[in-house]
Amino acid sequence: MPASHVCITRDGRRFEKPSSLLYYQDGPPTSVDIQSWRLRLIGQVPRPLELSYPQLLDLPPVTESRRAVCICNWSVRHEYTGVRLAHVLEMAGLDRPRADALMLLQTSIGTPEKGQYQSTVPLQTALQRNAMICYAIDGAPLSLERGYPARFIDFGLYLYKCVKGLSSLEVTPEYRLSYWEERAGWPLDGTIRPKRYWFCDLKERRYVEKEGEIDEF
Ligand SMILES: Nc1nc2c(c(=O)[nH]1)N[C@H]1C(S)=C(S)[C@@H](COP(=O)(O)O)O[C@H]1N2
Ligand SMILES: [Mo]
Repeated sequence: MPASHVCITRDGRRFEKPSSLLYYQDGPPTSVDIQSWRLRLIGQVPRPLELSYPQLLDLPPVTESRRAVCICNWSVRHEYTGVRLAHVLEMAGLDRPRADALMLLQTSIGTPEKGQYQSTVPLQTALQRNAMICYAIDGAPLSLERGYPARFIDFGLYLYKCVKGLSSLEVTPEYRLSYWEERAGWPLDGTIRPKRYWFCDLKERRYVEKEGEIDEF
């Protein structure tokens, strides 16, 4: 298993980040049949949705430079392209006051050997923080290791709360513990904490004083 992964930014800077395989509990699927793959938005929504990959790519895109953080104290800034969570919820007919009281259960495609990975996050904070369903990083489609075809990211939460290789998003009233929360005791509320982090892209350690999304550098 490679310990790190070389990234090249759109402006040609190179840096290394920890390998995704170190943190892929279910394992990246060996392949994804993109013709039959669907992102399903189900549960407590008026109009459940099934989006094919071309349909997902056809929705109004957003591209944003934002910072993601692993609970193992490293962080990386990338340019993430995807669709706003708010947009797909709106398509499914879920209005904001109702959404604010509900949760989002994300489930991965997974592998036959290791099963699926899940995480539940509150919709209210995810929407406040402009969470996205991301399908490209630094202008390139996601690799299998990084979550192809699509991954959910709430940038105010540690990445263990954000599922790669998505198969479904379920709107539910239930705030439920998942794999790492149960096994390792990681908090159910995975809000990023003030702490010293290793910033892969900056190649330095820095102390972060504010809780939630890191936006000061
Ligand atoms: N399906 C799935 N998604 C997942 C995980 C996982 O094990 N399975 N691990 C999470 C954790 S702990 C991290 S740090 C990030 C790693 O994302 P990266 O590939 O962009 O580094 O994926 C997150 N999403
Ligand atoms: Mo992580």
